Amino acid sequence: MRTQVAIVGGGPSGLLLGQLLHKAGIDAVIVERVSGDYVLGRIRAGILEQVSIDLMDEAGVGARMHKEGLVHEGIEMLFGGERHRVDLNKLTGGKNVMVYGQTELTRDLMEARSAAGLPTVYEAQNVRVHEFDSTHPYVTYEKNGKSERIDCDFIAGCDGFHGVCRASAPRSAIKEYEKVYPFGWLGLLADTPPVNHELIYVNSPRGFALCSQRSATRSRYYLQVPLTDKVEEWTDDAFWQELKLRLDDKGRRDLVTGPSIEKSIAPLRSFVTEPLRFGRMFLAGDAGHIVPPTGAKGLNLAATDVKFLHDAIVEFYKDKSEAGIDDYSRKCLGRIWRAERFSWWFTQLMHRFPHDEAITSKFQNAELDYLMNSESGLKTIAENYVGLPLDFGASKR
Ligand code: FAS
Ligand code: PHB
Repeated sequence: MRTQVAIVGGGPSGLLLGQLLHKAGIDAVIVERVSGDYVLGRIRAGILEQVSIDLMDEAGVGARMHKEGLVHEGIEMLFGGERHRVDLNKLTGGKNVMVYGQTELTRDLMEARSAAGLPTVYEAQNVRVHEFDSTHPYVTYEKNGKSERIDCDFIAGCDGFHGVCRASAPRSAIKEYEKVYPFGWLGLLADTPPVNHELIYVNSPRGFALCSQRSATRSRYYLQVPLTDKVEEWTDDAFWQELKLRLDDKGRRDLVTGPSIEKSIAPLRSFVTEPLRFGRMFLAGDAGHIVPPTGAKGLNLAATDVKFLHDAIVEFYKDKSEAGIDDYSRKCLGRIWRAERFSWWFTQLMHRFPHDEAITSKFQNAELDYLMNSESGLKTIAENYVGLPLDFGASKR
């Protein structure tokens, strides 16, 4: 088989790239290791920045998102038993975020790809990438016991943190930066009305908690838990009891509990690969970087990588220019490191670290108290949370 772009990985990055390239008349094949149902079964992100919303519209798959997505103009911070609202809309001159689950975004992209009859190979085994340091790279895989080969001009490594593409880059050409956090997030999804109309980020003496949602009838909650915890050790009742202990009186009164429809523990890490380009192979999304989910950046960073990669590939074919692909890594990494910094900072501020001295939580509460009472403090949280403009900092270069 021959195509212009071989996309390894059929998660949100791969699907969004495939859809944008299709709209630009560029052929791409997606090779995905698991089934489509398995991809849809992963419960992950929930918050879209305006840049991601715009990209879904540009890809022509934004209709259901606008119909079912919930526009949120603020978030709440709960610490010291008190809530403080961060008015995202006012502090950023009208910007908001949208609650729309990654599962739904992935479903919209999958359905659009299938409706357009675009080639996606699911349950591809032993995927390998070859000769990406040449102008004739190719991808091989096995399907139904047969070896297959896709010759292409470019390979898009959209295969996530555990994928094959980053792992195939020459060690001498890659630098990886990593910080692993000493705790995880226990997430629970339930068909219960959210405890609050906006998200609540909680810094409590018992640890971090987050009250999020997927719709007016479906809630998503997270508890910071030790890395040694196993999800099967957490009954629904134990989860709800612990969440109540971390909430305020109003939260305890308003919380509607119910049976979980999904429960999982995710580890937290900050991770960045430099560079993101290896000849004709490009890393996008979690294949190139991971953020702790505190800042709701993971999916949104993946979307902007995809935008920059799409723009670069279109420029290559339409304008016969390699300027975009040569600048891809630099453009992405500027944005990635700003989001990594915000996610790390917000994680440090809201979580209890093992062996923290008592004074550390006093520092955290003092910093939160300052931020909530300072116009510039509130603004710094708001402008990072809604997502910095794509050209942020460009004028100063
Ligand atoms: P993904 O990992 O989603 O997709 C990569 C795809 O590549 C997968 O389908 C995988 O099966 C496939 N693949 C892997 N190896 C392959 C191979 N060798 N060959 C072919 N295919 C291969 N972000 C937020 O913003 N908020 C959150 O709350 C949040 N929670 C998260 C919870 C968890 C447990 C995880 C792991 C991530 C979370 N994230 C969150 C981040 C997440 O949303 C990612 O940013 C998002 O999935 C990135 O999408 P992709 O880059 O497509 O990577
Ligand atoms: C979610 O709804 O899954 C979510 C929301 C905000 C975050 C992380 C996760 O910071």
